[in-house]
Amino acid sequence: MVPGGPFSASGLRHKIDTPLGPDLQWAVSSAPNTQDSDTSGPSPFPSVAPRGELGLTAPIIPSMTPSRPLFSTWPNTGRPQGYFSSPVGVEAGDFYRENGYLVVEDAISESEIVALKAETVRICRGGFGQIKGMVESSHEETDEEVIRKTLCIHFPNKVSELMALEMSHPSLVNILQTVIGPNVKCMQSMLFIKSAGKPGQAWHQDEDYIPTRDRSLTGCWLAMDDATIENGCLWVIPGSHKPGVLWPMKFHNDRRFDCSWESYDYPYTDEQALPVEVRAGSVVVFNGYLLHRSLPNTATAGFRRALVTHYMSAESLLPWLWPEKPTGMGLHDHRDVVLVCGKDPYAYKGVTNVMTAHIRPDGEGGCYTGDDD
Ligand SMILES: O=C(O)CCC(=O)C(=O)O
Ligand SMILES: [Fe+2]
Repeated sequence: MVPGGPFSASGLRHKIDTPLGPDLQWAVSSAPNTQDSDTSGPSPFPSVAPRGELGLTAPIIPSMTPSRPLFSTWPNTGRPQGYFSSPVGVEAGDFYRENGYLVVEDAISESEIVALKAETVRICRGGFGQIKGMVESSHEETDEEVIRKTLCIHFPNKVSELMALEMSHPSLVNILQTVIGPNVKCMQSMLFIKSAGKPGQAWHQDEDYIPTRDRSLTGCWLAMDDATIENGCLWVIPGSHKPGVLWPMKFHNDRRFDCSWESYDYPYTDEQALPVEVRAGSVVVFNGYLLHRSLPNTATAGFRRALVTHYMSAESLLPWLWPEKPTGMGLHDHRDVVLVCGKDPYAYKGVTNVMTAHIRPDGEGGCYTGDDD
């Protein structure tokens, strides 16, 4: 892949060889970083796939008029507060600024979900080469047996053009323009598979890991399966982004969670936390200062798959990872980024291609604490 991912050359109209065929394409935001990008254009995915193909059991219920709630935490009157339909408007932006998160239902189509699930199998079967940390599989194993070994793949966009293409999905771009602004860049993606029995991730703020300078970090958590309390959906503490403080973090020994550290000493309790149950195809969008977590997948079978992509305003430098060459910290700017809309004021620096796909440790066999010599 070219430095900066598949979108760094100008004016590309991508052809991607997905399990649905080699000719899927859409006009993506691949304009040179100095020009306005174009996120319109045909979807690369066929528009309809029978719901049965997805292995989804719940019937499609119109969002506004369910006779009973689809999820135990939803009100009888319809979907919860903070859930919107695409394209989003001013009201969604207001909710996000106040609460630090929002949900957009039907952000991606069922056929896109089918394609993403098939691509997940292809990645785990080594179709794009061996990924660092991935447990090898044999041909005798079923797709389910193969994918359930892996909790999460970081940077799937570095091996899969389909995953890279999702970073600039028109539904996501519409939301990002509302919650961030006209100029948005993407620096990271993660593909959670989280099969039954896999752990969650303890309370944390994403800016602990990916520091922007203007607090614009925004996660788009795209549900590939219905996400429920039982299978380990996201939980958020509404409004916890507001102080703009990064709370302390520590290693934990809680086997419900993976090896990522946990935040503590923040002025909130678990009683203030909300589970964000969503249907497949919805996206949970959340601010990088919002405290969030997920619990283990306690279902007896199945997966809680989600593709997560992280964004920030293109105006902010990104002091992420140690600089290769000594530089003033004020000038440090990680440039393995993809512009998804608008203009990049730092386009003159060019882009790099330094991040690589790898597997997140899930804590099986213990976590590295940094204590041993
Ligand atoms: O999905 C999860 O289990 C955790 C996701 C998360 O923390 C994130 O996407 O930032
Ligand atoms: Fe997170």
